[in-house]
Formats: sequence, structure tokens, C-alpha cells
Amino acid sequence: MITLYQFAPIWGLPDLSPFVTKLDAYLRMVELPYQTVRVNYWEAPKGKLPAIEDRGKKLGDSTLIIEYLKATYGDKLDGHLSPRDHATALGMQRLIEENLYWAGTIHERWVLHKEIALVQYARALGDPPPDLNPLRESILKQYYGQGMGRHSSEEVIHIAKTDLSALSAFLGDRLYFMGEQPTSLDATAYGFLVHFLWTGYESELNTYARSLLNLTAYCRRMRERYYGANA
Ligand SMILES: N[C@@H](CCC(=O)N[C@@H](CS)C(=O)NCC(=O)O)C(=O)O
Repeated sequence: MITLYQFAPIWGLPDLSPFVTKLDAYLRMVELPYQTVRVNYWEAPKGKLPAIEDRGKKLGDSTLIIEYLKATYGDKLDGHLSPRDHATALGMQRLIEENLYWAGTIHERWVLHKEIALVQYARALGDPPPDLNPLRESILKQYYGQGMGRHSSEEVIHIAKTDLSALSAFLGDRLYFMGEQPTSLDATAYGFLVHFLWTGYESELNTYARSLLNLTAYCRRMRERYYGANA
């Protein structure tokens, strides 16, 4: 059975990391049996989570893992997409994972409201809660290196809202991000959007995300389909 290495569940979500939530959603979407195991991120193959172990191999990076799962177990979700649709889906995935992640998740949890990570994450991770200040230092360096950390908070929130609006406009009134059928882009979209919609804290960005009603309806639809009606 596949082992999914994770940080820890929080706020009723499968994990505190949107990348882990994405992979958890993907595994459910393709109905591959898996077990979750909590580990220290520095023990993971790339020093980040998620990671998996399967058939004696350990792999890191959610996107490379999904490529491996497709190659090993077949591609149940994306086979019908044209090369152009694949390219569009990849662009949307990168928007979410490479931009919205930094402007939304990282900025909110480690910069703007640092107690979310230092207190809420720490509590979820263990008793006694670990000191996450060293990780925060490392994340702040990554945030600056990525470039988002050079903007003011007002600018970063503006950037994140622009991404969320684009996602809402792209989804429109379709059931899933690439049409009437779920694709692997939905694992990313769901995995990241629930981290704005269904968190245990309030913020300007969460309020904005919740005002985009098609995104909320979409996440409910995904949750009902893959996590059960009462999830
Ligand atoms: N590209 C990676 C990103 C994973 C990632 O950034 N994970 C974060 C948590 S959301 C992490 O493990 N951070 C620890 C660190 O940066 O030291 C993927 O798709 O899995």
C-alpha cells in the first residue's frame, strides 16, 4: 500500500499543507489505497512534504509523485484532455502552486498572522508543540528569494485576490476546473482552495475567497464526492 507522509491534520482538513492536501485528494480521486504517516519534513526525500513510499521507493514533490502514480497505476483523470487543455491545466496549476501559495498561504500564515503557524500549526504537530521559529526563518528566506517577500502586505493581498478572482472566472459555472469531469488540476485547486475557505482563522483573504461563491460550491462538491457527504 502507498504511504503518504504528511505533517498533521488541522481544522478538519487532511493536513496543514496545501501540497499534502492536494496529494491526499488525488489519491482519493484515483481510488488508490493509501495510509498516512506523520513525519518530520526534514526527513523527507526533498526536505519538504508531501512525500510517498511505494514499492520500496521514497519520492518527494506532489507533482512528480502524481507523474509517478500515473506512470505506475495509469492515468484515470487526464487521458481525455487535448494537448492544449493539458497546457491550460498546467498553467492554472502553476498559478496556484507557484504564485497563490506564496501570496496567499505563506504570506498569511508565516508573515501577516504568524501565530497561525507558530501557535496553530505547532499545536497540531505535537504535545508539547515544537518551536517553529527556525522553520519560520527558513520560510521567510524562501519567501524573499521567491520574490513575493519584496512586496508590501497590501500588494501581496492584492496579488492573491487577483489569483482567486482568476480561478473563480476560469471555473465559471462548470462543475470542475477543466469541464464536466474531474481532472488532476482539481486535486490542486481543491487542495489549495480549502486552505482559504475552511480554515480555523479569519483573514481579509479568507473573507474574499468565501465571497467567490462558485469556489465554495465547487469545494463542497469535491468534498462530498471524495470525502463523503458528512466530511
Ligand atoms: N513543490 C513541492 C512543494 C512542497 C512544499 O513546499 N511543502 C512545504 C509545506 S506546504 C514544506 O514542506 N516546507 C518545509 C520547508 O520549506 O522547509 C510539492 O509540490 O510537493
